[in-house]
Amino acid sequence: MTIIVTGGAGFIGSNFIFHMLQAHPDYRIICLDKLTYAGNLSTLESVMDNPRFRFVKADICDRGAVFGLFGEEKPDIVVNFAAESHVDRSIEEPGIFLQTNIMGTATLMDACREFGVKRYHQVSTDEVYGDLPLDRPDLFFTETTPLHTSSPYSSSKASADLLVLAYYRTYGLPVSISRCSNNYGPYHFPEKLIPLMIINALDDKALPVYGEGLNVRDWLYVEDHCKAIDLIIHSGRVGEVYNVGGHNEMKNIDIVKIICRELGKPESLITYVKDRKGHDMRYAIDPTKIHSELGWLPETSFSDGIKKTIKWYLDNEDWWKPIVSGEYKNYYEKMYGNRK
Ligand code: NAD
Ligand code: TDX
Repeated sequence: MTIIVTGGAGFIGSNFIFHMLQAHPDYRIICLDKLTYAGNLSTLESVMDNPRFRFVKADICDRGAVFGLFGEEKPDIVVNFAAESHVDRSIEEPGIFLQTNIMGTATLMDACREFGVKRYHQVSTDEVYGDLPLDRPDLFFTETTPLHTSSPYSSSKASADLLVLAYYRTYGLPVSISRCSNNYGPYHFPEKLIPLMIINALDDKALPVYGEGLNVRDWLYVEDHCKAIDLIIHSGRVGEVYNVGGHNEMKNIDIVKIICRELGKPESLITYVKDRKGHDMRYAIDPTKIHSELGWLPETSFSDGIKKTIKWYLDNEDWWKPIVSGEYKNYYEKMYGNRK
């Protein structure tokens, strides 16, 4: 079995590659990644010499490169993680989100059609459903919740989902889609809430909480997401969407306080800053379908997962120090420098 994993030098894609190489000792994994600011080859260092692994630097929008690789490798399965993934960046600069997240998805699916790929899996997000009100804790996103996006990022992901389902209906391409809630864990890029707060706290820097910090996210340890995708590509029904989430809703402010406590840092580091434009209030996944059809359940509780994650950042300064001392510094200054 040969699997092409796009975006595998990023956070979730790299964790998926590690999981697959270990869980399936006879599979070959080819990672196709453009190595944008979010992709790091150092993340894949431990598998670079594995004879069952190959890395190819390419853009999923580059038809020639994509078709060339598919022709060479004749993959059985393609799992698409490649995306521009940060909501704040999409608010500043939507164009690249449309290009990679929509056109890149179309290019990959065209190659799948051309080379008879047996399964194309699209890694989507719960953000395609928009948000839920804080005063209705009884409401959850199911697979039939209407798409109702808020940001350029989530709109580009929803557009891609529609295209994936169109390729299924129109061309019979064997597709599946997973819509997961917020992930956390090792190799999470420092621009995102949890790693940003861990790294700032370690440095005794201000912890910038948007608005009042009351927004709720449904957190899932990254390994549980990877296991869900492994199940879907092997046993999930073609043409179907599966929501992935672990009923682990937390307010942002509570997460930041937990990080302070775990690191022995004072809550006085917390600084409330100007809210994100169009900020989604609450995400909450109903994972009944993937549980009842595929038997998936999350295995890592938030209290264990956050401890493991903090320990990983403490033990792996060599991974994140070069990131936060490079181009990221300019990004941080632009986004947080004058944010009142
Ligand atoms: P990430 O930003 O950490 O990684 C994205 C990877 O894609 C990087 O390695 C980058 O170099 C690569 N990439 C970007 N543009 C590319 C292009 N044009 N061609 C080839 N490679 C390209 O993202 P992540 O957090 O690992 O998210 C992975 C996927 O999962 C995304 O599709 C995202 O929408 C989805 N998702 C993420 C979360 C989350 O909490 N992080 C939750 C649900 C869904
Ligand atoms: O500095 C910050 N301060 C803050 O209060 C940052 C970076 C974030 N936040 C808030 C905004 C959100 O309410 O924390 C929450 C989480 O923010 P992000 O880490 O940016 O994640 P989110 O916007 O929820 O999107 C994530 O989950 C769904 C991923 O980045 C997406 O790729 C995924 O689809």
